[in-house]
Amino acid sequence: MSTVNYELVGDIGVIRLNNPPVNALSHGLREGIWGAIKNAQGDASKALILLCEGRTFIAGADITEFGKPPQAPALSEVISEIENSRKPVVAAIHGTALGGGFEVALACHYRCALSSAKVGLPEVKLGLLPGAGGTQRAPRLAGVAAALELITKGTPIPAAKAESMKLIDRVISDDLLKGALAFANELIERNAPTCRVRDITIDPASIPEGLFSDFRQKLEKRTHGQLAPQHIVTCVEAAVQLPFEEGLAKELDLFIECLLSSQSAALRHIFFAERSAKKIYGLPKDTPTREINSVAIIGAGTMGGGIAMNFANAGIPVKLVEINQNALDRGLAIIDKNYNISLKKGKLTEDQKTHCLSLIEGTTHYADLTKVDLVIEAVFENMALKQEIFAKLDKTCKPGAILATNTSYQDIDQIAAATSRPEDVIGLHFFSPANVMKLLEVVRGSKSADDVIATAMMLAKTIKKTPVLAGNGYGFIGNRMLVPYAREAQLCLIEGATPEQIDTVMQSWGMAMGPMAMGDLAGLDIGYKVRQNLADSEKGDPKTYCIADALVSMGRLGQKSGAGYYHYDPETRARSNDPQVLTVIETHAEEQGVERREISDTEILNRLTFALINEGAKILEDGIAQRPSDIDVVYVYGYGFPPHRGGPMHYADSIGLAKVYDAICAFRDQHGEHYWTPAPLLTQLAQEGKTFANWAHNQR
Ligand code: 3H9
Repeated sequence: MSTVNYELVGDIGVIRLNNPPVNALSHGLREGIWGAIKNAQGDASKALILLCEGRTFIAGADITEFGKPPQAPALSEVISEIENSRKPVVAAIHGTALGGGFEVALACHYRCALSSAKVGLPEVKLGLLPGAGGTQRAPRLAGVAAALELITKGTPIPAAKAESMKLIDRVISDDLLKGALAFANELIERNAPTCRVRDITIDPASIPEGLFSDFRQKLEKRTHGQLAPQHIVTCVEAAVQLPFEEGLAKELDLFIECLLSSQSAALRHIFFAERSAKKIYGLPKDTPTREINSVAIIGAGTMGGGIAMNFANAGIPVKLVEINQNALDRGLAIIDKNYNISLKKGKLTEDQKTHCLSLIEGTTHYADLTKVDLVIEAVFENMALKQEIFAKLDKTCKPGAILATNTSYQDIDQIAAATSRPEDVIGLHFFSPANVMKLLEVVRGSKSADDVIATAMMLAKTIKKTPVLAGNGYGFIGNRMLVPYAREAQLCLIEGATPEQIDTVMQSWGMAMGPMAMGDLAGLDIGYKVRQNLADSEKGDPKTYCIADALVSMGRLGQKSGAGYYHYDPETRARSNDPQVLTVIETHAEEQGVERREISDTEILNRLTFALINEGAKILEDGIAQRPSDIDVVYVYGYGFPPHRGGPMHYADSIGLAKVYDAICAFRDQHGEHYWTPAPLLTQLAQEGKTFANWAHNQR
C-alpha cells in the first residue's frame, strides 16, 4: 500500500494515510496529502475525509527530518492546501493527533474523533512550539486561556474534553470510518460551509488585563529558563493582536529559533534516548515474554506500597506481604492515603480508587504466593534478610514465576544464589515515590534469562514506566553516579559553600532539587547506614562525610525529624537556613584542617556535574549501561536532571569533552587522584575530539 490512497465512497473522497509506525509527516506523506487534496478538487466528491491507517492518526512532524535540508512541500503549504479546499475536509482521528498532526486536523474544516482518541500539541516537550499554525488556530477555537494551558503543558487531552473545548466537533463511539462518513454526509446534506479556523477573530477586549504577563510569571516558575514555553505565550498573544498571516509569520520565526536551540536538541535527544533504552543489544525483538497477571510485593513500606499502586493502577492484582498484621495495616493505610491525595487532585475518580484498592490484598503468609507470576521484594537493604526471603520464595513460588528485587545497590547474583533458579531472578529498581517517578532500572544478573529481561521491559510499559537495562554492579547506573556527585557536594560544603548556595546553584541550573534538600527528603540516616556497612578500606577520606555524619548523630535526619541541612517548619514543612548547621560545618572544617574559602557557583556546578559525567564514562567502560543515552534517561527520569540539558552524557557532549576532561584534570591537581581520575574513555574521546554520541554510534 502506498503512503497516501484515495477512494471515492459515494459522494465522499476518502484520503487514507499510511506511514507506519505513527504516520509522522515525512516528506512522502506531506507530498501525498498535498496531491490528494489538490486532485480531489476536480473530481465528483462533495466532501473529503482525512483518515489514517495503523495505530494512530498523524503523530506530528517527522522529528528525524529536523536539521536536514527542507523538502517541499513544507507542512505549512500542505496545511494551506487543506484549508483552502473548496470542499469541506473532515479529519477523522483515532489514536493520537499530535503536534503537526493536530495542526493538520485544525486546518481541516471539521474534526471528528473516536472516543478513545487523544489530541494535543506536545511540541513544548521537545523544546519547540507548534510551528504549523497551532498557536494561531487553537486559541481561535478553544479560547486564549485554554490554549495557553494546552500548548505550554503539551499533555494530550481525551476526545471528550477536546469536544468540550470546541477543538473537536463530534465524538464517535465506534467504527470511525462509518461515523466520519455519516458526519460528512450530514455536512453535504445541510450544505455546510468550509469553516476555516483562520477566519475566526479574537476580540482583544475580551482578554482580561494582565492575563499574558501573569501567565508568563507562573510559567517561568515551572519551566526555569526554558525558551519554548515563553515563546508559546508570545505566539498566542500574537494570535490576539495580529492578523492571522502575521501571527503565522511570528510563529514560524520563533519555531525556528527554538528548533536551533540547544534546549530543543537536548529534549529531542531524550525523546529518542527513551525509545532506544527499550532496545537490548543481543536480545531479538521476538524474544518470548512470560505472562504477568498477578504480582506479589514483599514489604509494605513506602517503597513496597508505591510499587503495589503501579500494578493496581494497571489493573493487575497485587498481594502485599508483611511480617505481621500491624505492619500490613500501616502499609495499607498509606496506600489508601496516597489514593485519596490523587482523588483530591482529580487524577482519578472515586470508582477508580475503589477498583484499585480492591486489587491490593494484604497477607502475612507466603503460602498465599503459590500462584503469582511475579514477586518484587522491597524490604530494607540487608543482604542476609533478602537472601532469606529469596530462599523462601524459591520454595513457595510456582516454576516460571519471576523473582525480582527492588534493591538499589546490592549484588543481584548474591541474592539469586539463595534460590535454585537464578535464571528467574532480576532487579527491578523503582525510584521514590514509586507511584510517581517514571524510571525503572531493570538489573540483569549474570544468570537472568533472556525472557525474564524481555518480560521486565514489556511490563514497564504496562505500568507506564521508562525502563533502562543496567548491569549488576554496586549502585547499578543511577546510584553509582550519585556517589561522586554527593561526595563533591559534601566537599564543597566543608571547603566553603553553604547548603543553600549548593542547592540554589543546582536548582537554578535546572535540577528538580539540590543535593542537600534531596538528602533531607530521603533521610540523612539512609546514607549514614550505607556508610556504616562499608569496609574500612571503602570508607574513604573522613573529611568527606564528617558533616553529614555529625548531623545524623545530632538527630538531624532530614525532613522527617524536622531538621537536617535545613530547619523545617513542623506545620508547613517550609525550609529555612539554620545557623546551627553552619557552626557544624565550620567546626568540622577546622577539625579536618580545611581552610574555608569562597567557592564560586561555577565551581559547584562543574564539580557536581563533571563528577556525574566521569562516573558515567566509567559505567560505559564497565558495560553497566548499554549506551550513553541510557544514562541520560536514568538521570532525567530518576534523578530530576533537567531534560532540556539532555542528561549528563548529552550535556558533556554539548559543552565538549575536551573542556570536561581539562576541568577534571585541574580538579585532580587541586584535590588529589583519590577524588578525581579522568575515566579512560573520557580521556580517549577528549583526545580524539569525539563525543559520547560518536562512540555509541560506533558500538552498534
Ligand atoms: C511537530 O509536530 C512540529 C510541528 O508543530 C511543526 C513542524 C513544522 N517523528 O513512542 P513510540 C517513532 S514536532 C519521527 O515507541 P507509542 C519513535 O521514535 C512533533 N518518529 O510508540 C519510535 O521509533 P522506533 C510533535 C517518531 O505507541 C516509533 O515511532 N509530535 C515520531 O508508545 C514508535 O514510537 C510529538 O511530539 C515523530 N514525530 O507512542 C509526538 N513519533 O520504533 C511524538 C514517534 O524506531 N510521539 N516516532 O523506536 C509520541 O508521543 C509517541 O510516539 C506516540 C506513540 C504517542 C505517537
